[in-house]
Amino acid sequence: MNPPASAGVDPVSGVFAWTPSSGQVGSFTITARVSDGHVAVDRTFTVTVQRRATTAAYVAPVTGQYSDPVTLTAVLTDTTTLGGIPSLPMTLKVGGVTGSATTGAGGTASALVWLTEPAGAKTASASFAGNAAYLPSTDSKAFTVTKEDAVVRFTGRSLTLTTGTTSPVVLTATVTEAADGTLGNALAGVPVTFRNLDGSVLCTATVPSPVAAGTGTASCTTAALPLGSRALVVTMSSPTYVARADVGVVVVAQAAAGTASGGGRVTDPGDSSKADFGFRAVPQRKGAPLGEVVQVYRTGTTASVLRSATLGALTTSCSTTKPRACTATLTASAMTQTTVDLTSGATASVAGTSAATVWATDAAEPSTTLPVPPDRYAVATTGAVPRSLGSSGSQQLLELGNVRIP
Ligand SMILES: [Ca+2]
Ligand SMILES: [Ca+2]
Repeated sequence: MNPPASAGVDPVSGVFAWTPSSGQVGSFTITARVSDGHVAVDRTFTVTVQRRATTAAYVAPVTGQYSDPVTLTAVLTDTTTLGGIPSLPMTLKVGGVTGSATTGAGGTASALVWLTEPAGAKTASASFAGNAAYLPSTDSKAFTVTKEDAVVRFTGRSLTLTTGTTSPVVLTATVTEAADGTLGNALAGVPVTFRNLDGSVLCTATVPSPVAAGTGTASCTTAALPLGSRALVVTMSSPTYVARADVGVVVVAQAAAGTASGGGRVTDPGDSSKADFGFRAVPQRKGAPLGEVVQVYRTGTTASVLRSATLGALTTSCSTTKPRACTATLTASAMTQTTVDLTSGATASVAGTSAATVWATDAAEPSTTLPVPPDRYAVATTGAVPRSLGSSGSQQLLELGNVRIP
């Protein structure tokens, strides 16, 4: 006999037995000799010791957001015994992002990786490269990288004053990615589009580089816009971020004596939604003032834009004490309604009309000598859209924009 280590013949039963160890993978030629003391007979045979088959299984997850961490998990089992194999290295991947892990008790391996590739369909995989005792194995599953959440906010300019009859308007929007603790790095260059409600483009901007703390401000200048008040829709498109549309209002006005104009954003004291507005009223020698009232209300993921160019009365008055504050009350009727689906940016006209009363206060800022509160605004609408934001005596502070009552 020339048995490999641990192989041998049982002296009682005469059975040849061998359980090869992991170091004994390969071919062994074994010769067995039977002898009665006088004559010996040899039999030679070959034993091939193979590596054990393994089964790698990618377990989870199968989706994650761009820029976010995911813990990839897999299990490595012995194909014959179905038992997990501990202490072996595995490679876990999503697309081109790779993590390494060592299997623990039960054969489970997990690796934390960051989804740094743009959103799209990927392949997640788990593989074991094999070793002296075990054959390699691999497994894969479809994996979807979804876009990271972001927020686009119109940030002005709400009121542009001119002495002429047209003016270009500088439009800005801030784009902020989700503050989930893991910022991506693809916000720079993201295009932001400012559109009229009819879909025509006012201007297109991109988020400039570098982007700090996940927030960037995109800005562009429109062609010369006529005097007036208009709502606009701001959207962004990106292979890595997704954001709802935002709605803002811009006003181009002349700050002549007797006029009142304003544009900006306040918070609805009732439901804390953001409400953008714009108005412009120019008194006429005969009849009602010329101008517009635009009011945006938000409900969930829908914005309702009410607009009228049919004004009623405009009254203005100013305080005699300093800082000098002026207030205006303005009514409008025959307001039409356009809804904006903030998820898609799509607009739709809605039947029915509303009437509005607007109250606004120009706090006469900026003042270099006196502390001046921001301008204030309130509105109440009736008819098709009955809703209010504050009242004459309880106007909301502007978070954005300006009221001008010369
Ligand atoms: Ca996220
Ligand atoms: Ca993130």
